[in-house]
Amino acid sequence: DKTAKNVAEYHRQLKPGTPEFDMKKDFIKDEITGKVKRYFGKTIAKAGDMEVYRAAALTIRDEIMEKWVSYQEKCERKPQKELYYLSFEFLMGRAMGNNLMNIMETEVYKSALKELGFSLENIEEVETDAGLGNGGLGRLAACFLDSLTNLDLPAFGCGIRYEYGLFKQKIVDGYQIEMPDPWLQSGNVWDIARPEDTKEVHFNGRIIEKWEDGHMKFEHVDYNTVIAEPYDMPITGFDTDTVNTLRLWKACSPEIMNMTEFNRGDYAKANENKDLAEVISKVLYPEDNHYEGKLLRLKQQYFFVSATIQWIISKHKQKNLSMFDIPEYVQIHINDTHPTIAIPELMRLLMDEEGMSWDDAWSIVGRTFAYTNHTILCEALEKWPMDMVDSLLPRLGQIIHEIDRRQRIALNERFPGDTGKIEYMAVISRGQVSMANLCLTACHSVNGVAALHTEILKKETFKDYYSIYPYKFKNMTNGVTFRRWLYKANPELSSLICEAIGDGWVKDYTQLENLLPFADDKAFRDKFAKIKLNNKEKLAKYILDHNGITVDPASLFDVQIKRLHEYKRQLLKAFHIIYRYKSITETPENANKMPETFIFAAKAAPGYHMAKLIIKFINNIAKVVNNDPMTKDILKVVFIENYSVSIAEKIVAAANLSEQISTASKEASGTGNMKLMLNGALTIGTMDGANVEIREQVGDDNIFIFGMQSDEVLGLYSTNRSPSPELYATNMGIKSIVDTLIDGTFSGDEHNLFYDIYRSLVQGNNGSFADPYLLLPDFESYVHTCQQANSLYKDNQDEWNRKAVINTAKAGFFSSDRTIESYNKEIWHLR
Ligand code: B1H
Repeated sequence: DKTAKNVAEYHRQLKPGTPEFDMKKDFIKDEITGKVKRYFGKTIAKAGDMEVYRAAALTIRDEIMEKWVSYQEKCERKPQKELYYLSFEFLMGRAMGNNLMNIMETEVYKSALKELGFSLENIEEVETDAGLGNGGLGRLAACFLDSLTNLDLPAFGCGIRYEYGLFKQKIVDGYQIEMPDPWLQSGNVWDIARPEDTKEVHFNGRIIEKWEDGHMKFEHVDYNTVIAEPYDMPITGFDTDTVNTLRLWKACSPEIMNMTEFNRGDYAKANENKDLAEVISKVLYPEDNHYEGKLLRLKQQYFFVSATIQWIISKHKQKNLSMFDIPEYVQIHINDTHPTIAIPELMRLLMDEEGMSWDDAWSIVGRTFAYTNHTILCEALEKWPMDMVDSLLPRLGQIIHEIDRRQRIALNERFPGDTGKIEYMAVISRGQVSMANLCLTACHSVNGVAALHTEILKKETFKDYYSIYPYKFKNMTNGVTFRRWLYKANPELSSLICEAIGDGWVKDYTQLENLLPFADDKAFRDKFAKIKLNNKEKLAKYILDHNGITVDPASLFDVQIKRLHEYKRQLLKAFHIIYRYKSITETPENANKMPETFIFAAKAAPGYHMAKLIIKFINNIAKVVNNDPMTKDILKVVFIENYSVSIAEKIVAAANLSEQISTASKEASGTGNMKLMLNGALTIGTMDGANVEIREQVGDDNIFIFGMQSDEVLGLYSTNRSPSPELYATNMGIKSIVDTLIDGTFSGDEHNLFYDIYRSLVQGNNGSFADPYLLLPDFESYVHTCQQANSLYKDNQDEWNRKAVINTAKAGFFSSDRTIESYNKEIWHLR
């Protein structure tokens, strides 16, 4: 498309000093000044950062709107297959800087704002993160939208417009305190209401069956209605005119308030129903990797799924296409099992509203849906009580029972008499519906998120389903967008890379490997290291401002940034810090005195007792270690509060060592590992998740691997005997570290503060497997490997830098563009 190309070239030409640049700059200044006056009633001289942020964001939005509208018209003119990515979470972070980068106008906005007396950097800091996700799963969805757009694939993200995102975390006296995240309070510039696409969603009630024209009709009566109102957010891609859409649904009540109650003077009662409807999109459930069978959560699931599927069907109809063509024009991807209810919902709409037979509807559903599994942790596998489904969603209940009945017949033919296996594989068993089994039965594709994870799905978790549908199983190793996680988060490193190999890598990940020869170029390594040091200085300033702790930018920055979860083993890192602390204070003459800054950032689910206790433990260690005269100039422990996308962007650029130390088999993939590697951090990690593939890319010499392997771990569990109580009893080194949990070293006079952690490690809780995440068996190998990393950093920084460059150069495989290319090639077949 010629005009599109010209627009892109025009953007590319906006170089400081050119007349086009100055023209654009003056235009931007006028727009911002005008908007500040029109919307806030102020002159620019009196405006604050918030007002200027809003005016600048609206100016950028105006530019994006042009492209968005043309792209939508183009799609309408020529219908083609589109992707609908259904996800409970979209962890988008900030939009302004990202959009500026994508339309290639960062520089011109920077100068315009400067001339108005503002700094772009400060203005960007005013924006609140869109924190509509818990962790990796939600951030993956955000990276996928970026890559889909970068690759010009037509796609919609579909989810819930939570009024409150993931809670804000404060650390008070070492404890996590949760505060609400009212991210919409100051008004969201980036989304547009689409009231014309409002849908009704029906809950509860009952189904009346009756014969009409020789067919059984199912009529839903006495239901409660909730209104779903869509808000659309434009998703820009780097240097492209494609603008995709993130559609988030807000729940509203059909009635403003109950006037009978109101007139009677009962104002609370008058609003009851309204509140009951609107609570559905109130807040994101804050549990990562954990399933809780709450009725409100099921309501959230059906709410956004039903609205989305209705919308998909009405769009399809507008294109004058036959319902039988749905799979040729629509692919629906379900991000983990959370939106699985979309499967029976599409069945319902095709049969009850479109008059299709079961077999026709089932065939369409089977060719339309694909499913990604993100975890094998049992506590995360979704199973809903069937009576809850039957009463909240009576028609869907009937359909799920029928899917189960038919699948059981098929399973009986395949495994005659093997009732154990059939129960395990059934859609409904023991009064519960297994969302995973429903996906495995209905979808045309099932994928894991890293090679090891997919192997575990095939050999363990879903082995029976793999035996009957081997062709459905695929591996799609996760990735991250290089635009946000390198180009934007690390501008200095990006410029250096562009100087060396050009800027093609920003859109084409395969070019990043051209950097590899520069690992052997001393001058390049030095520049690379200087940039890392600058980034560490910036982070050191952030830490000083926010934690009041002075850290040495020359020390090794060792970071573990991710959700707090026992399987991710932040406690193992804490034990290593204690090990170093004890050796420096107890045997100073032969202790390793390499200066090291240990940086943690992590949120714990509010109801996760152990995780919250581990946060307190780390903060107590920090207090002791940072203030002990023997260690305070060697070891610094920093817990950065309120981990979020925007804070991650500040940390990744400054990391030397990336901690990826989950118990092997537990972390499906991990994506923080990729962001850190991309920014030239070396990984210390277990053979888990995508670490296995990082090692494959960089080779054994450029990564620090330790600990038990996944099959050893699974083998150990199957013996049902934990090695940890004995290790604790017989290994004095390990015992002395574990005992700091109960001997007051880090708890002052609160003697029993950490007893629960101690008990779970050496005794297990109520006879359960002690130390279920196997910290003690991996401890010595971990300490040993940490020491190798320390020695290398201490004795041969130049060699460290060489490995760092290799890590960046070999990160190409972990671009979400590569991931999306393979989803498209193997699953969706768009375009
Ligand atoms: C991942 C979740 C998750 N896996 C349930 N599963 C949730 C499960 O609110 N819930 O109920 C929320 C989140 N999140 C993560 O997905 C994996 O742990 C990571 O290893 C993986 O990298 C990421 C993306 O695939």
